[in-house]
Amino acid sequence: MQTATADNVAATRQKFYDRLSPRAMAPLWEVLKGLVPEQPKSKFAAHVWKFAEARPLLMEAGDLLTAEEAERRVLVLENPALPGGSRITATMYAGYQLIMPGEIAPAHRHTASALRMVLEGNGGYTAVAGEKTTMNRGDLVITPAMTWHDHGQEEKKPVIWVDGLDLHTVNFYEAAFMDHFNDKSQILSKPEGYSESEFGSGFAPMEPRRPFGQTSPIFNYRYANARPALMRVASAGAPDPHLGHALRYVNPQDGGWAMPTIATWLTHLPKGFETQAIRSTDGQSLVVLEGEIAFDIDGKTFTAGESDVACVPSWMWKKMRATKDTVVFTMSDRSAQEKLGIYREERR
Ligand code: GTQ
Repeated sequence: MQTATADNVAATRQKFYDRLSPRAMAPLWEVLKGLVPEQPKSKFAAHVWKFAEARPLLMEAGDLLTAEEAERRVLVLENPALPGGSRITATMYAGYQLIMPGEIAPAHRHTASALRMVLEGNGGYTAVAGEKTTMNRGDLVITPAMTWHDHGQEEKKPVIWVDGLDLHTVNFYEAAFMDHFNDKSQILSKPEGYSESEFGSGFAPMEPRRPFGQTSPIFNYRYANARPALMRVASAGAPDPHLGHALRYVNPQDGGWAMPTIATWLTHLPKGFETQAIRSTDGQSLVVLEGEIAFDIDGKTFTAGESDVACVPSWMWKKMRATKDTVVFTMSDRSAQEKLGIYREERR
């Protein structure tokens, strides 16, 4: 009789598995540990993209093709652990977008929600749902799911911003739709500033309306408002040991995050301040608006200065030290994770 050696046990099991696969079945016990891990172990890498490197390349792209040809002329920020993945973290897409003088990035709409963190506004604009908004450095401009949007620049300087989209989340669910408008620019039906006036100045319409569903009806959170607010709050107390001085962008209709899938907030770290270690299950991307941050991510160090973008994948210990007075914008998939009840964080 044959003895049950490890080899022939494995061979017998493999023969069994070989009969499962043609029937579209598989043994769970071979894959269980990967499917149900004890804790997150991100496949992605922490990384910093330097604007000083990206900007000349973006301008080269400006010579290579028009915004109209490209539809969106963007250098995608690809996490170095997944080249070709078009993603900065597990769920989020990000990129540097350029509009050259006189150009229009034509109107379209899609299921994915988008945000723009403006780096060089120079009089450029985005039109959303019939309303134009001028873009200035530090403005957070939102395009809610399925709203028409086109971007343009009538002045003589280029416009550059960081795009953040939830498109990988939408695509994961295989729920993505998109349409092109029948003209380059959409039809404007409201004066500039309409949404901010109607919903963003301590008022709301008498007859309740949710023009963008679960997304905030304010689609430009201006730095001209946000920065003084952050600085005034910061001047009145000590920074939180783990978060610094942080304020989140809020949907005035429900007090929640401004976007259903993407959480956004603004942080001020005074020069010399270092945060305590924190880790969280959201994948974060940070855009430095002012100053400079020295990051310690799971023991690896990076620095990010003005207009640089950093990413911090899920569940990596993060510390940030401000080498100058610093303001940084953060976007993450926390908003979606909270709705699914899976967001978690830990502080040291
Ligand atoms: O501006 O609509 O970076 O549709 C990627 C896809 C920007 C946009 C991106 C897009 C857009």
